[in-house]
Amino acid sequence: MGVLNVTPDSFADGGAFLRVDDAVRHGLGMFEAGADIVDVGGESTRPGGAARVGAEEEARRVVPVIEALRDRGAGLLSVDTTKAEVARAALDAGADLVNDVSGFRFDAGMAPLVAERRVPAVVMHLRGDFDGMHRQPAYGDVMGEVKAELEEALRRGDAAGVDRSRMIVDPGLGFAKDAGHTLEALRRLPELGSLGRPVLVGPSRKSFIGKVLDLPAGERLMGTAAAAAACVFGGAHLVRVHDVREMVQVARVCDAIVGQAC
Ligand code: PMM
Repeated sequence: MGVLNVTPDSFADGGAFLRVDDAVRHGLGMFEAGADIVDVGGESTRPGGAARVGAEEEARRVVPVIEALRDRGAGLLSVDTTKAEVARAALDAGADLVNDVSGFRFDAGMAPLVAERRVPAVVMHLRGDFDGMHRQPAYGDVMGEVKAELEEALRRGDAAGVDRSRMIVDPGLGFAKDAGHTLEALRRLPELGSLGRPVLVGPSRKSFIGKVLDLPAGERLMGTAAAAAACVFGGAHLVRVHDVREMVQVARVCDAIVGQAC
């Protein structure tokens, strides 16, 4: 899954693809580089209090990009949003799935919308809200708690009528987790297998890599490669990354090692 942030302030690529034609070119380039899905987002979740945007502004950012990508024959498109109103507009514009980092928690309208449209949805683990989640996260047993809270997200989907077969789980690396929690979640990734759903993981350029290597976001390519390999070996079905061409190579070699078709 390639990341396409149409935001002025995302931590790794903020401001790079604000113009629709730049965003579309980058999105198509990621498909050419081997992405199976491109994830279009209009609101940054950056640590340290990224500016919150309203649904109207968020939809104004993502809808023209999704429409243009769809017109240009793009592959699968997902919309990275926690707001049902934005997801609805994106699905109307041609998006194929929803990536809700709140796991159907921030907007009570999201799970019913996903059920009604019969689209796949990623439910990610995130404790607290965007503003509070980077303050002092506390866990007794990181993966045990992430798994239990992802099961709750799946139940929110069940309750709204979302078919289990359409839900994908994500441990939410770096969301309400410090570097130690994130590294432990990656180490214990195989435990998510017991949820019985495909697993998506987003390690790309994240701060736990910066913490290990003492490097800024723009210099975390090799660290991301190591983390992406750990994701594949840990059983991830999808890896969400900025550097698609390089990470497709990583995933294909890892798949060949574990004996998956590639
Ligand atoms: N990470 C970011 C944004 N959206 N969605 C999912 N499902 N998983 C993630 O780990 C994730 C996400 C972080 O911000 P970025 O878009 O700048 O990478």
